[in-house]
Amino acid sequence: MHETVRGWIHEARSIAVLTGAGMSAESGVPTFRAAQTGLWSQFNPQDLATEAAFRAHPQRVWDWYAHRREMIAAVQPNPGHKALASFAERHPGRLTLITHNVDGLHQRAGQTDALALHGNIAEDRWLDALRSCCAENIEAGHPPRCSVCGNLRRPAVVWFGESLPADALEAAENASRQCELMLVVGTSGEVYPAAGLAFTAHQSGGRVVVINPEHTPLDAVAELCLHEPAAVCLPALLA
Ligand code: BV8
Repeated sequence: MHETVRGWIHEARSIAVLTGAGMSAESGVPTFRAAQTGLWSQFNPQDLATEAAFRAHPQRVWDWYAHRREMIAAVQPNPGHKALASFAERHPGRLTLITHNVDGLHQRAGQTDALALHGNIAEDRWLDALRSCCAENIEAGHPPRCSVCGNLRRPAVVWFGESLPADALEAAENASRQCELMLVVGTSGEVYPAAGLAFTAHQSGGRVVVINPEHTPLDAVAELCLHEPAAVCLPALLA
């Protein structure tokens, strides 16, 4: 099956790659749906990753992100991240990387123009964006806040119920419509509108290949499913 997909990659002038949390599994970052451990095992990530949860329990949500940031800071991009970045560098303009992931590992592997649909966990922004709070007034805390008006800092990620960054989503939709081949890697295909991009590629005539040890709803539009880990499969396909 690798040879078939290698042939499709070789022929394709435009390739879109849609990655999810499984892409970072072999770096040691637990996937979103894997059971949370320790203190966090009592919470469902989907309930914590919302503005309502943050406004109701700012310290709990802030500390959950601090815990995840510590985990992510301690890991490295894996051979799958590196294979994608290296291919994109060797073939400028042929591969568009679209990711659900907020861990920044694609970017750390050298993928310069990754479309990070859900933001970046390493960055913060003001909770009430309309206020003109200044960075020098940030007072340390869990979460930090503005010493003048009390506005809170929040992780610069897209929470459930929040819109995705319009420019990144539009670029991702265009790439999904135009691609001849889409590799869908390490996503359960449950989070929208990101997961819908696989259907967009299929409906626009693109070939879809799913790379995931498990079955997902996206298999329905896949011409081939490679039930392998991303860090093993991608280097074999892209080298
Ligand atoms: C929005 C940042 C609307 C935060 C995240 C239909 C259309 C539009 C919206 C919806 C819709 N239906 C429902 C919705 C609402 C909702 C949604 O999708 N809910 C789902 C749960 C039903 N969507 C939203 O709220 C989105 N916003 O729609 O706004 C709107 C419109 C107008 C005005 C206002 C609002 C926003 C969604 C973004 C949420 N934020 N992340 C944070 O991280 O803290 S999403 C979060 O979950 C992660 O970032 C990740 O993206 C996602 C988890 O999904 P996966 O990446 O797939 O990871 P998962 O763990 O699920 O699966 C891992 C897979 O890897 C598995 O399949 C596993 O088998 C595989 N795997 C494991 N190991 C490996 C592997 N694969 C390969 N190799 C391995 N080694």
